[in-house]
Amino acid sequence: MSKEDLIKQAKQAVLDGDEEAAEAMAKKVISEGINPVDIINEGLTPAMTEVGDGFANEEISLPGVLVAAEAMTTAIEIMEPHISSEETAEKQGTVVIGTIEGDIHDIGKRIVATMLRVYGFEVHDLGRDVPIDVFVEKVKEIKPDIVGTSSLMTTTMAGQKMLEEKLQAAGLRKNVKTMIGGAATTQEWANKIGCDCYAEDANDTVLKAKELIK
Ligand code: B12
Repeated sequence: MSKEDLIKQAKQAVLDGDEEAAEAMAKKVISEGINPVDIINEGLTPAMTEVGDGFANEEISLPGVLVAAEAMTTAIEIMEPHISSEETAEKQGTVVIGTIEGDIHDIGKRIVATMLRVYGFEVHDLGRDVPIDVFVEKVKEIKPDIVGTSSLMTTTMAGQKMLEEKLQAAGLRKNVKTMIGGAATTQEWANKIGCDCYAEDANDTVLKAKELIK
């Protein structure tokens, strides 16, 4: 089966919220030796964006979003262990990443974490709905080069500002770069809260993370 066919199947599985189809597609990607990153970038992610737009336009219900998200997560979980590091990737820096407190969206953050690993970063993924103090403690403990937070909701963005303040208060901010992402965030928001960097998607994150640790 060609890569194009599998990209189509990946899109359809997410749009239909069909977990079984997503699983079959992901297994096929592995057995055919196709690069899972292409399937994520060209199939799963655009389909999830379409679902998000449908939800915003009230064409798709919340349960519809949920099954789409489950199909996407299933496919990513199967493919993730088969995403190989770039042969040439030199060891880059260390990144602590997580979705901010109050926010359970983790699909995008997970893709970002995977891509950073592929390009040589050591990534500590704290998961989702992560309390601000847990980020601060982790920064204290492992002294990463970058701490990245994801926020998909306008109600949770404030946590990113709080993290800046708490890192500052703990005397940790000068030794760590901060990065934000997720649908609720923008470059303006990063500027406003004094965050070092905003990235739009996983590729942008890798490029900017490399810049940040230079
Ligand atoms: C899937 C989804 C869900 C799934 C989440 C499943 C999961 N495990 O993540 C479910 C169904 C559970 C869900 C629940 C809810 N959702 Co929802 N959800 C979405 C949806 C449709 C897609 C998000 C997604 O996965 N996109 C695909 C990924 C690949 O993209 P991404 O997350 O943006 O990530 C990319 C970039 O942003 C960036 N990035 C992401 N993180 C990071 C981090 C760093 C450090 C960097 C540098 C970059 C980066 O790189 C990623 C890869 O390219 C969005 C719509 C949207 N436009 O985003 C709504 C959306 C985020 N949800 C929304 C809402 C309101 C909710 C609920 C409150 C609904 C409810 N009434 O219960 C709950 C949230 C409960 C909570 N406390 O968190 C709203 C938020 C509105 C707002 N402005 O605040 C949105 C925008 C929908 C809408 N238009 O109203 N949701």
